[in-house]
Amino acid sequence: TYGMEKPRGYSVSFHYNPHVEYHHFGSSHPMKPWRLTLTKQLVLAYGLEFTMDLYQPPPATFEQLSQFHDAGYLEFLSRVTPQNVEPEDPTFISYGFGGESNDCPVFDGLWNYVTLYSNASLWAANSLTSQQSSIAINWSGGLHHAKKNMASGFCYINDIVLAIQQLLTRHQRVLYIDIDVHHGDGVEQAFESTDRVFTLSYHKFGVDKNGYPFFPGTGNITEIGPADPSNRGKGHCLNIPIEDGIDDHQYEWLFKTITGAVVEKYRPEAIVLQCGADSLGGDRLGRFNLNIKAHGFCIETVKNYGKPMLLIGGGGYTPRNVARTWCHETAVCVGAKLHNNLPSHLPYIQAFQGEENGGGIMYPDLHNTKRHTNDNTQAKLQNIIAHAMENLRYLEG
Ligand code: ZLV
Ligand code: CA
Ligand code: ZN
Repeated sequence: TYGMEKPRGYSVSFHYNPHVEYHHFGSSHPMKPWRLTLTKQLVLAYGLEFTMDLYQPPPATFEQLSQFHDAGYLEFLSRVTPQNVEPEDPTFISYGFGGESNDCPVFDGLWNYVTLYSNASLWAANSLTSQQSSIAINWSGGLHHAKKNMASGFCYINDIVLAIQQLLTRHQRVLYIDIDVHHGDGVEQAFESTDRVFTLSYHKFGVDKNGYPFFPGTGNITEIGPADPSNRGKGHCLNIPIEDGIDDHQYEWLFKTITGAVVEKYRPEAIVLQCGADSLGGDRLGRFNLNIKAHGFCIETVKNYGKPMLLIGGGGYTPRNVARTWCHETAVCVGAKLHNNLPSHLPYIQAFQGEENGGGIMYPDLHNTKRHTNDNTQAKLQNIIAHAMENLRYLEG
C-alpha cells in the first residue's frame, strides 16, 4: 500500500522545543517562558505524551519568517542584542521597541527564542496539511500582536499568520478563533484583505477608571474590517468586546452561540484556535473570572466541529494556572480525563501547592482569587450576540 497517504484518523501531534524555556524577558516582565516548563511537566506527569506524536522543531530560518515579515525588520531582530542596542535610534522605535512601557524588551537569545516558537507553529500547521494529524498543538506560540514590520505587546514574530499561510496552501477557508483576553489585532490586520481567512476574537474591551484603554485598544463590535465595500476581506472579521468579570456560564454561552454561527455560515476547512490563558480568573493581567474547565469548553466545542485544528498558546500571566489549563486542554484533545489530585511525582509540585497556589489540585476554583466585579449583564451580552449576528449577514453576499 505504499504511495497511499496515511489516513487522517484522530491523531494528535505536539510540537515543542524545550530551548524556549531558557529565555527571559526580564525579572519584572509578566511574560514568563517558565510557564512552558510547568506545562510540559504536567503533561508528562499525567502521561499524556504517550497519547500523541511528539516533535521537536529546530529554529525557523530567516526565509521562512520572510513569508510574512519584512526583511529589514528581520535583519534587525536577528542582530540586536542587549549589548549593541541603541535606544535612541529611530528605526529601533519604529520597530516597536523601547518606549515607556518596554513591552517588547531586547533580551539575550531573542532571535533564538522567536525562531523556536515560530517553527513549532509551522511544523504544527504542516502536520495538518500533510494529514499526519487531525489536531496539532504548539503551546509556545500564539503571539498574535506582532505586525509585519513591528513588535507589539510581547510579540515579535507572528507565528499564527505564518501558520495560517501554510494552511492556505491546502485549504480554501481558514477560521481563526482567539480566546486570549486581548484583541488578536496582528492576525486580523494581516488577513484584512482576503475572504479566505475569517478572524474571530473574544476579548476585554474598554477603558479603565483613569481613561486608559485596555491593550491594544482595538476590537469593538463595530470593527468588521476595511471600510472599502469592494474589499474582499470586508465582513470576514468579527470582534466580541467583553467587560470585566465575565463568568463561566456567560462565556460558554457567548462562545458556543457566536462561534457556532460563524462555523455554520463560513464553513471553514481548517480552524486555528489561539488559547491565551490570560482570560482565566486570577490572571496577573487579565480581567475575567473564568475557570479552567470553562476555558477548556471552548477547545472541546471547536474539536467537536471535526475540522483539522491547530491549537496554539498565547498570553497567560499566572504560570501555575497557565500550565493547568494547557495540560487540561491537551487532555481534551486526546480524549483523556485527568484526576483532580496532581501526580505525586510531579517535578515543581511546590508551584501548585499551598492555598495561594491552588491547594495542590488540578482544578482549583479561580472564581475566588482576585475576583473582578462582573460588569456583563445578560442584557449587554444579548445585545452583543444580536450585533454579531447582524455582522455575519455580510457572509450572505
Ligand atoms: O497576552 O503592566 O498596556 C499575547 C498577549 O495578548 C500596555 N501594554 C502598554 C501601552 C501602554 N501600556 C503600558 C502599561 C503597563 C502596565 C503594567 C506591565 C508591567 C510590566 C511589563 C508590561 C506590563 C503590561 N503591558 C501589561 N499590559 C501591557 C500591555 C501589553 C499587553 C500584551 C499582551 C500580550 C502574548
Ligand atoms: Ca482575544
Ligand atoms: Zn493576552
